[in-house]
Amino acid sequence: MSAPEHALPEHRIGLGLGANLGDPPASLRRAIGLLREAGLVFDAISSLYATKPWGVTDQPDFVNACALARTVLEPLALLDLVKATERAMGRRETRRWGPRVIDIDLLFCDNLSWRDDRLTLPHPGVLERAFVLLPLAEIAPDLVIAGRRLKDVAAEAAAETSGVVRLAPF
Ligand code: PH2
Ligand code: MG
Ligand code: MG
Repeated sequence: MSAPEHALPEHRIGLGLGANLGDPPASLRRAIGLLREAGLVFDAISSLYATKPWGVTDQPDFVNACALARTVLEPLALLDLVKATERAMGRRETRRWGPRVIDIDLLFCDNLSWRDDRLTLPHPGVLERAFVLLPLAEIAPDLVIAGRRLKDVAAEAAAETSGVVRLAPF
């Protein structure tokens, strides 16, 4: 049966989650729970990965994961939800790339290219940061971002992914 005409169009989105303060695995699970309560429908959640800090290296190791979900929210409304979820979990503004109790990043929304002062889609780090690439490639190996299939990029990056280790199922 086709969708009723009043139904809002659903978007397929990717999220990257990370934490390196408090209890990171619990924080990642709580973030998913809060987003689910807010209406996101999750189709896949990667394993948890233990990852070496990237960018600012004098901070604790991270736990990272990625998720695929569906939502009727448009990108900026989804960004507002994600930021509100981070704040609800105690996230405070800290230095760029510094330690945090939770970080939730929008990775892509459908095939949309988006660029304004709040949001860039697809997220420019997906192909370059192993802590995003490996979990996302686990759940979406055939997804193409910026013309590249994730499993191919992950295979090529094998030499640079030693700092990203599968830790546990979600
Ligand atoms: N997030 C950052 C900066 N550095 N390093 C790892 N391993 N994982 C992260 O999620 C991460 C990071 C800023 O968002
Ligand atoms: Mg981030
Ligand atoms: Mg962020």
